[in-house]
Amino acid sequence: MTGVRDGELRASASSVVRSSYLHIVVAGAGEAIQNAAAAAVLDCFASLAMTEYQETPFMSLKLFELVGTDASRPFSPFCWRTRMALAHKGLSAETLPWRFTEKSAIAPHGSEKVPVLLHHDQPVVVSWAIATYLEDKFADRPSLFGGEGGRAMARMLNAWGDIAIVGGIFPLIIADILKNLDAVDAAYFRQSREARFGKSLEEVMSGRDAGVVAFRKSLEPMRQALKKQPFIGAAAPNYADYIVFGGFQWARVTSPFKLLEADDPVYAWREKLLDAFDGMARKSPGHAV
Ligand SMILES: N[C@@H](CCC(=O)N[C@@H](CS)C(=O)NCC(=O)O)C(=O)O
Repeated sequence: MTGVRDGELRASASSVVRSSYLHIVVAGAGEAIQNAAAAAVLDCFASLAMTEYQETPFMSLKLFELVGTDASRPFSPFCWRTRMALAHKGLSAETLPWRFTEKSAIAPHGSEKVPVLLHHDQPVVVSWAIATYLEDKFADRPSLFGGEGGRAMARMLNAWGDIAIVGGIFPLIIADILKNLDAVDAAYFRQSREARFGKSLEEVMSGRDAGVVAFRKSLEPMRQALKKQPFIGAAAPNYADYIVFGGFQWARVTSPFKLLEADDPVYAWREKLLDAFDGMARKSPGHAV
């Protein structure tokens, strides 16, 4: 636990004591006993904290995340946006591994797609809506947007991330994604995506050696910014970075294909995000790209 978090915890422990039955018992006993009671509550919280990002037992967050044959290998670009956003806020969520054909598991939460976040069992769906929900609900924690201007610009980047990053990467890795899926999901993925592209997944991916050159070129606006500042969000990453990073992490998890050259500033930026939050994304299984 960091000092700040420890301080926050101590403050909330004190407030629990002040407002509880325990307070009635110890009220007449003086400040030393009240402090001891607060420390006992704090110890109780601390023993429940399982990781750096684990929070108090009052919090209940669950995240449906897309996986394939390996349940410990989440790969959706949109779920990765949410994973990074949760870590940025210092929140942990229980992972609920979800596969393409398990529609009935998320249908009751009003969605056919993931991510689906449950907060105290209330669903929040679509990665952008989840980010804004976390920003507003946990407003006292590190900001995902850095104010309303940042939120507005991130909205545009969200669309750029969907179209230029996810859309740009998809034809480069599409047939590799299949190798991560079991037979039922692979059949669903092939049928639904071949209908979307109007050709076989292998045909879509056959032009990837030329396609990756065009993709790298499309990153030039981001590359120019990264020559002047370490992150899209400025000195430290924020949700704008996570939007774009989600796409790269999706590719890293599902495909050995090298999207970036090692001397590209975008490559160096991706390395830093792989290392963020104690290497959370790098520790997640993936290919050495
Ligand atoms: N705009 C949505 C997109 C979510 C999305 O497309 N999720 C994919 C996984 S990467 C999904 O659940 N697809 C289900 C399917 O294709 O049936 C968001 O940002 O959350």
